[in-house]
Amino acid sequence: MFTKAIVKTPCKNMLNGITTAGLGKPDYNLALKQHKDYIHALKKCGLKVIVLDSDENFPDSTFVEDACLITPRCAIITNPGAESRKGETIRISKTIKELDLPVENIQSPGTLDAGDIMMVKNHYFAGLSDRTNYEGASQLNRILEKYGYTSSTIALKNVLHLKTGVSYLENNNLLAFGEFLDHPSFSSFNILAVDPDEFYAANSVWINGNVLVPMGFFKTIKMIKAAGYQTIEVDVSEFRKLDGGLSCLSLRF
Ligand code: CIR
Repeated sequence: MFTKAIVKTPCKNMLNGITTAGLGKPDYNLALKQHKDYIHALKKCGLKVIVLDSDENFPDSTFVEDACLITPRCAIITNPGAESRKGETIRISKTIKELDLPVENIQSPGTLDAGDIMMVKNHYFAGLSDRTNYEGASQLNRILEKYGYTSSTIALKNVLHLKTGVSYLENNNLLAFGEFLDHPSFSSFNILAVDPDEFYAANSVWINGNVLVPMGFFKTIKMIKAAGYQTIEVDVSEFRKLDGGLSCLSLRF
């Protein structure tokens, strides 16, 4: 069960965020509205939402998931792989220190975006990507072991972050597409295969029995419902334009 979430209001400068999507510039006002709706969806799942102010110095800072990993036993401030995102950790650290959890840090030369980390009970899968390097994943492994957790790495091929392509929906159900469909690391899961033309919906989020799914991906929604979940559709089109998915917009704990 999750009880809380941290989100960060998008800044106007999000228009200059990092992107490979080729979908054009986001509409800032629409992004603000979508962010409010996203917060509403988190609340509907029973979460108390901590909303951080926007910060024009960091165009991608609304994607709070990358700057920190919160586990039930500790919080880990990351060292984001993109140069323009490294400073995002300063603001998030302040909020994390107010939580009742020990705080750890990933340090250079280790880099890690927590969008690359997927929690499955007491095990953490870490994607090795352009953002998360082997040193970062090794530091993470040492930290997690201290708290009684395990971790393993997965080399990514075609996705920005691990959770761009795979989402754990609890009850052994794994939503996945592309390179993860027959990945040996996931052979023991019940795979819910996302249709290639709905690949963006592979980044969906389980929260207390509900699954938040991006709006408009009908086949994926039908499949998730058939697996026994309630779904909540959230329109995040403006964040998609910056390669961001549903999970990136919050830290849930
Ligand atoms: C970036 O490239 O860093 C941002 N434009 C998008 C980050 C998305 N975060 C995530 O998938 N966890």
